[in-house]
Amino acid sequence: SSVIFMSSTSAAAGMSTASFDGNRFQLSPSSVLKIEKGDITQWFVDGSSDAIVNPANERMLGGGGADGAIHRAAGPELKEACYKVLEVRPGIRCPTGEARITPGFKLPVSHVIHTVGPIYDVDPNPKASLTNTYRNSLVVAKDNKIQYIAFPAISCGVYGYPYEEAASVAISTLKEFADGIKEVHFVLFSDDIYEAWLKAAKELLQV
Ligand code: AR6
Repeated sequence: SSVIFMSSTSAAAGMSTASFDGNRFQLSPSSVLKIEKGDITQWFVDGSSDAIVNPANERMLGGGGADGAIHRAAGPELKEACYKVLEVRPGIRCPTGEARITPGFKLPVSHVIHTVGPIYDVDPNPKASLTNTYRNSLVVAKDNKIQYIAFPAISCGVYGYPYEEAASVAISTLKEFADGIKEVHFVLFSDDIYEAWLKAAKELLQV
């Protein structure tokens, strides 16, 4: 069974989607955090001011994991758009910790924000790099008038970041920098990561 995401927009429009309330927290007076389980390629809110974050690699031309799924769902135009992103060094379009934006093409969201998390066993300061991915993704989102953004558990797959530590870094960074974005969602693939994220949110956000 697949999770059906429900947005305030579709609710207001009276669309007959099943309700998925998620787990809601407040990041700041005007910014909500929702933690959900599901497939990030299916997530959207309004198709015009929404973005999913792609946990990419520095070449930014696709790969496995969520990156592969996002490219398959977006269609080949996404890779063409990625090719056009300027290289900062030969072959490197997005250095670790930075973020870039493209359209979403066949995805239901308007935009994809590509960011590159640290390879846990290689990066000299994985915590700082992971913090940068969240922070810079939010900067790019705000620059592009994105109001709704969904993150996966960046670096917690192929890149090997321990997910309990990653959860604290993710939530505390969002708490600091998400103001100005209406809704920040986490769309998480596995039960253990979902539970770790809920635990971190309860510890860091509930009074
Ligand atoms: N929706 C939500 N989460 C997903 C999905 C999905 N469709 N698919 C996987 N995940 P990973 P990384 C989860 O490996 O660790 C790629 O090859 C997954 O279970 O996608 O940052 C890139 O090209 C895990 O919890 O990203 C890079 O080379 C989380 O998303 C490298 O992997 C992140 O896992 C990046 O590695």
